[in-house]
Amino acid sequence: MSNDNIYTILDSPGMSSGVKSVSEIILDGKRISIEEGLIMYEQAPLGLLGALANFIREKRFGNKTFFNRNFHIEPTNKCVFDCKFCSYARNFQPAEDAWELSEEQMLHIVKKYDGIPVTEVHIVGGVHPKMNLYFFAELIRKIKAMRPELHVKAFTAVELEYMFRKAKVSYEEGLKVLKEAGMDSMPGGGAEIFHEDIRPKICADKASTEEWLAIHETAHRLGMPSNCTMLYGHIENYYHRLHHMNLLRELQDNTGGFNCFIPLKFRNKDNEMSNVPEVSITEDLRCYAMARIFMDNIPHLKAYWPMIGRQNAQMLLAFGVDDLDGTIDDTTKIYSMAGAEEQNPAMSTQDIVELIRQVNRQPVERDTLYNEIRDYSDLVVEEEAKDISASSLN
Ligand code: V47
Ligand code: SF4
Repeated sequence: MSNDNIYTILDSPGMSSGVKSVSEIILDGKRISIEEGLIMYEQAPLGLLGALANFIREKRFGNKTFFNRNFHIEPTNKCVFDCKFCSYARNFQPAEDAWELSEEQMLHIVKKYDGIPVTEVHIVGGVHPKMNLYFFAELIRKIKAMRPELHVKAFTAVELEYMFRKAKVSYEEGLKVLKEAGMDSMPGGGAEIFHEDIRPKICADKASTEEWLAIHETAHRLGMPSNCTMLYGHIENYYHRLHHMNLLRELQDNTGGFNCFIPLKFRNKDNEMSNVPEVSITEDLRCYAMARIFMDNIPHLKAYWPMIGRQNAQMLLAFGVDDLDGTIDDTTKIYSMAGAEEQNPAMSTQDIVELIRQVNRQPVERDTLYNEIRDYSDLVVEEEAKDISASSLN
């Protein structure tokens, strides 16, 4: 959408003067404050938020829509913490659906991808006392020995804070051990909502806001990039979301180490917050559009399709999103256990390319650091690209 069309929306009858003046700031390419963000969140019509977010997205990336070919390893779902929103974790009582993979089982997962052109392994799971810093350093070393070019994106700041505390090492020492073993970057999980009115109510016992931010800051200073997330749509309000995004924006001003921001929609199945209703799709669209508008210094905005659903992810491509994460195998359980509609979160390269093309965007395969690997706009996806589908991996 062009500027002209946005001005037509702004000139429509009844548009508030506050929304008009904040929109001018956005159209000028300037940063908006938390207060200005609140005006937009509360008063701007969805169509305007979408148009502004899309304007920014197209100015940066045109029609390009990124995805990567990756797979997950979830070492365990046993967890020492007790996040109220989590449907995934099991405690240490015997349970039929609890798992704990050995090093050999995890290396076997990597082996299954021999000959398949994946570029990233994403390692994330529950927090287990036996799986300590040195266990994981050894695992990463062995993964790299098997497949040196594979990018290892591993461990949320929550997992790392626990690992480092147990090993009695500083964040810097711990991160250096993992970096030396071959860890390349960190995923963005565990951020949830930073505000002190909310965090103790939903995840009291895990890494605090300050610890989460300090671990990412240390990683960035050591040259290790990361992502960041926000769990939205539960007991937080718009102000809490803006406060959260502002802390991430401030850290990014200092380090420049975040590649991408991922709003994660709260799903309410089988957890201690099942009484909290899930928000509507229009709230999802507002949340993503505001993320694109507010986070002016984090380049990419990702819709993690296994959680938000394929069609919603497709729609979000018109509301600021430029990245759809990956083609993923069917071991990703965190969302299907929480009620996400993607019970089988596996998409082949062919599927994801078609999903993007259907809404007239340009599919571009990227690596973890957003180097472009292949442009699929005109290419017919060959058989070779289909082989990532989960069915071929069982
Ligand atoms: O921190 C847990 C979220 C996160 C629920 O960096 C839930 O590329 C919704 O961060 N409803 C872990 N969300 C996953 C994560 C992630 C995922 C994909 C890509 C990347 C990346 C990071 O999952 C947790 C928490 O915020 N989560 N339970 C739930 N019921
Ligand atoms: Fe454990 Fe992570 Fe679940 Fe919290 S969200 S209980 S840290 S697995």
